[in-house]
This record gives sequence, C-alpha cells and structure tokens, in this order.
Amino acid sequence: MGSSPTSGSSVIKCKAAVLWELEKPFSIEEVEVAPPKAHEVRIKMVASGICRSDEHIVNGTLVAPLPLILGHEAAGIVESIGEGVTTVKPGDKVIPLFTPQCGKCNVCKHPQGNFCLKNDLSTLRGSMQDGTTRFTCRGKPIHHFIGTSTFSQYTVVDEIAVAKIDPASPLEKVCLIGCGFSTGYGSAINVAKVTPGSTCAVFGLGGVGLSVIMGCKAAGAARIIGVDINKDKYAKAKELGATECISPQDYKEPIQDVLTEMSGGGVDFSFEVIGRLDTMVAALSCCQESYGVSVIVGVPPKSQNLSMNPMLLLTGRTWKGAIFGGFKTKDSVPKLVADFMAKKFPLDPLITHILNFFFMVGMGQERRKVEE
Ligand code: COD
Ligand code: ZN
Ligand code: ZN
Repeated sequence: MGSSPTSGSSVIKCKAAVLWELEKPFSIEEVEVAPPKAHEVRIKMVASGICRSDEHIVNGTLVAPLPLILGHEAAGIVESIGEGVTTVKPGDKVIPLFTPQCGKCNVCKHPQGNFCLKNDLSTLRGSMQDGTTRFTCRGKPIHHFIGTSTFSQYTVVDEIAVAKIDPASPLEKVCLIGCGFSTGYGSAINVAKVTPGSTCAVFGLGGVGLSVIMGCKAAGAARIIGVDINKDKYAKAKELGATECISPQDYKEPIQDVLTEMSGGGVDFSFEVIGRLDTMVAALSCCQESYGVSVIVGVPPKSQNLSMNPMLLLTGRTWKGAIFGGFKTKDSVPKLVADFMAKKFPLDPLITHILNFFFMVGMGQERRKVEE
C-alpha cells in the first residue's frame, strides 16, 4: 500500500476502509492518521485478514460506535513511536494485539489470565486507551476498533497492544497469528489442555476450527473427529490432522449420541467453533462424563441465552471458553511466530483468497490480504 509519510511527528494521509453505516459496504477513503502520543505506536500495515468479528460489527451482532475502521488480524512495520515507548522501534515487524497485555492489572498478573482489563472488546468504546481517536476523515473523528483498526494503510495502537516479531517473518502469513489461528490453536493447547493419546471432537471446520485441529494434533491427540455439515471442508481438516470427519446430516440420531458411541462413552475434549447454541450443547453433551472438557470458541448470536441440563456439569464435565485461545498476548505472539518460523505448524492452508485492499468491499468467510 503506497503512501509517503514525511516524519513520525506529522499527520499521515492514507487510505482506509471506513464503515459509516451498518450493513453497508466499506468506503475506501482518504483518512488522516495523527502521530502517536506517549506510549503509542504508529504502524504501516502490510497484511490483514478478515475475521468473523469484523463482520459481527458490520451486521450488528456486536455493537460499536460508528463511523469506525475495522480490522484486527494483521501484521505491519513500526513507522514511528511516541515518547516513552521501549518495546518496539521504527522498522520493527509487529503484530497488533486486539487484547492488550498491560502487565499490571489483576488479569495480567494472574498466571492463567489473558483477557487484560484494558481490553476494548468488552466495552467497544472505539478509542485509544486515553479515550481519544487518531483517525479523522472528511473532518470527522473516526473510531478505532478493539485498539487495532488494521483496515488502514497506517494505524496507531497503544504500546501494550503491539508485539515485536521475528524480522524474517512473512507478514502476509503471520498476520493470521493476530486472531484466528491463535484463537483456535490456543483453545486446544491452553484452554482445553488436550493430552497425548486423547480423543477430540471439533464442531466447525472453518479457519478457526482448522486451527483447533492443529492444536489438538500438536498436543498429541490420537483421534480428532471433525464435525461439519459442509463436506468440502473435510479434505483440509484431514490434511491438518483430523482422523475422521462426520456430518450431523448423515445421522438420524443427535450428533452427540453418534460421537458418544464412536468414542466408546464420550470424547475427552470437544470444541464448538461454529457459534450456534445447539452445537454448544451438543459439544458439551458428547464429552465423557466425569472428566470430559468442552470449550466454546464460537461467538453466540446476539443476546441469545442457552438452555442446558445442569446434570451435564454435575456429572463431572467441564465447560470453558477464552478469548485469543487463552494466550497472554504480548508474551505469546512473538513465540507463536517463532514456532511458525520453526515449521511447528503451517499457516498456508488457512489462506484461501488474496485480495487487493481497494477491492475489499464485501465480507466473506475467507481470510483476505491487504496488498502493498
Ligand atoms: N453443524 C456443523 N457444522 C456447521 C453447522 C452445524 N449446524 N453450521 C455451520 N457449520 C460449519 C460451517 O459449514 C463452517 O464450515 C463452520 O461451521 C464455521 O466456519 P466459518 O468459516 O464460518 O467460521 P470461522 O472458522 O472463521 O470461525 C469463526 C467462529 C465461528 C469461531 C467465530 O465465532 C469466531 O471467530 N470466534 C472467535 C471468538 C473470539 O475470540 N472473538 C474475539 C476476537 S475475534
Ligand atoms: Zn478475530
Ligand atoms: Zn492487563
């Protein structure tokens, strides 16, 4: 993406995809990006994926103030830094963190906590940590999205919301570590804590479900059963580690009964990676009573509550969920990039389409790259 900043202390004019109204296409606009204030970092974006949560804003499932610049799964290069920034410098390759790691709050200080209290996902205020914005367009302030706003050629993030990564890393691939990959992979290795030799069931074989499968495989699962109504998803799931794939539409009985039967009493670990209430309960039900663990990864439909039989928990199953796969973001993202560089997992299978930024006018299920 071409633009010519003059210096770190000046406003940069560049292109961004602005969402002015719900359910409308993005408008590619010239925006002004203010210089970073103290403890802030301005980044030249190189590649950005599209995550389902971006679409959740466009269709109103998640409510954020408009107008705004979406995008939170990306990678770029630091253009300039504000006063007091010590963890990155201009020229560093970085991944913005939609959940920051302030290192000081109760959650950051807890060994297992990762959903830092400085996050903007719970509140969706649409601003920097100081409550103001760095974007303007047609004379109006434009809101940020979960502290990242990566559908812009340049963005400004707080220092607690950016991780420095290996200078050799391919940004058009590792951008997926900024959300979808880590969310799925971490759900298996950190949240469920999949054990060697175990049996796992993964409901939903989209990009996040495939990342769950990679996590189950890395953790040494012996059997990984993919569940999806779309059989076109099976080949890639098997390539990445699924040992078998089934469709609920091929059975008369409920899918939880099929999985319980297949696994000889219940799976050790199950994952709901679709975002449907019925499959959340099915995933819980198919795990072994007494010790099975089920993880909710999919975002449920707006303002819907579940109805479930508490006996499923009373008999010893555990039901869990986490943001960003439970990873402490600033600590873990550089390590995940290092693991990718060491070929511990692939990212290519998750990239289905590569699109030019300026043609990014609709939302699909594919991950899209922003081209320079
Ligand atoms: N039974 C079985 N499979 C089904 C069913 C069904 N009833 N309905 C749909 N599916 C399949 C589809 O065929 C598809 O293959 C798959 O489920 C869903 O895949 P995608 O591609 O739509 O979705 P992904 O993989 O991009 O995943 C998105 C989630 C659904 C997991 C989404 O909720 C999400 O991104 N959650 C992350 C939550 C999070 O941490 N958010 C914070 C920042 S993003
Ligand atoms: Zn996301
Ligand atoms: Zn914190």
